Amino acid sequence: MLRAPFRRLIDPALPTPPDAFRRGPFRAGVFRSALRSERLTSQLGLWLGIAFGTCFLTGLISHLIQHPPGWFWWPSRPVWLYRATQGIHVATGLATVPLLGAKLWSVYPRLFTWPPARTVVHTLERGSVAVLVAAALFQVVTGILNVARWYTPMGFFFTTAHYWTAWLAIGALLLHIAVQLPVIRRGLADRAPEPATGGLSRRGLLATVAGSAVLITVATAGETVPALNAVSVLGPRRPDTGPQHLPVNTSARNAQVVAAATDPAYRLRISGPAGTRLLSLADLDALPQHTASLPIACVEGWSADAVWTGIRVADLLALVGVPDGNAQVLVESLQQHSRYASSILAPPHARDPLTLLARKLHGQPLALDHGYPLRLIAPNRPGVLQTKCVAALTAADR
Ligand SMILES: Nc1nc2c(c(=O)[nH]1)N[C@H]1C(S)=C(S)[C@@H](COP(=O)(O)O)O[C@H]1N2
Ligand SMILES: [Mo]
Repeated sequence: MLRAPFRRLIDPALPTPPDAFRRGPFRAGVFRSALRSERLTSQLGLWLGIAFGTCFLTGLISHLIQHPPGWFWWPSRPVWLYRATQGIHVATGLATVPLLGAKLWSVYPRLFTWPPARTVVHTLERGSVAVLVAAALFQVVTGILNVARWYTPMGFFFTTAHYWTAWLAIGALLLHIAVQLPVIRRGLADRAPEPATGGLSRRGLLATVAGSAVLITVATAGETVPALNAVSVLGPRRPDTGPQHLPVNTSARNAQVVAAATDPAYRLRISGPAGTRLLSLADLDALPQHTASLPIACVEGWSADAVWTGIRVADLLALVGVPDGNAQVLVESLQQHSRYASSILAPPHARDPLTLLARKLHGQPLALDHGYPLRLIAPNRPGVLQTKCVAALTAADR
């Protein structure tokens, strides 16, 4: 422990405001619920920490796949891995709604302790809690808006804001845990019998919060888990609705690709070390066709299995001098001016025999809205990278 004089030097006490200001919620004994305790707060905090940590890590994975730094490597198998990590990201994010609500309820009287600021360090610590609360609420609200596909209230680009605020939240959370560790330890170790309050008990409250978290998860997980479809009352997406029993994210009309996609002069352009080839739809249909069952797993939290038939990307790359599909490939859409108009296929995905430029969905010609005449479908990859209406494949020099 620091010696008192030294402590006063680095962390001077702040003056206490006059008692006349001690009004409203600042009065002593205003908050009387016997339910609030270090034990309750610590238990809620532990669950919240687990949910938040899981949400952060799965979100980080999603971000790294979409904006891969040089060191990052993501496999193409198992085919369902991204579907699972993104499903968990959205589910744990939604589960924080009741957890965060209960946690904030259990500590909000501390906003009104007297004096409001004791020392400089105490004030900074209070400030970091304010940052944590604000960042956590921002993440939950923007995440829900994104799942609901309601971008209008967000005057910023969701992905960037959600990503950087996550770092802010996790930093403030780690600081908060470090500062509160003694209290957390004490709270979690507390086994004393509870005073009978007559009302809701601590266990009752915890059960209610856990029940709400489970309910929210079950009511939305149907976007991803087919068995929960029927009870997915809060999920904005039904994974089985849409043309060819598959949801559509951007329609061909909204993407302004109808004319280009239906143009009889359409040619797929493939470029590699051996030059450039232009292939007509007839050329493409004359190549060996393969069928793969692969999900579309959207970052928004919905996902759906589908059966795709088309040409292996590795076979197409072989035509322009790339052996075994071993290349980094730029996939460009007929669509212009969109964040989704192109994507990069890393070598593990480019060479995977399940990676196709699909001509068919569930055995029928691909609908315009699903990316006619040709759409990329690769295993273990976010939906936003499954480029529709492909115009060109370009293998990068390696
Ligand atoms: N050209 C293009 N490709 C695209 C998109 C797009 O807007 N334009 N949306 C992407 C997103 S976000 C998803 S989830 C999937 C959805 O595919 P689907 O509409 O066939 O279900 O397509 C991806 N490919
Ligand atoms: Mo998506």
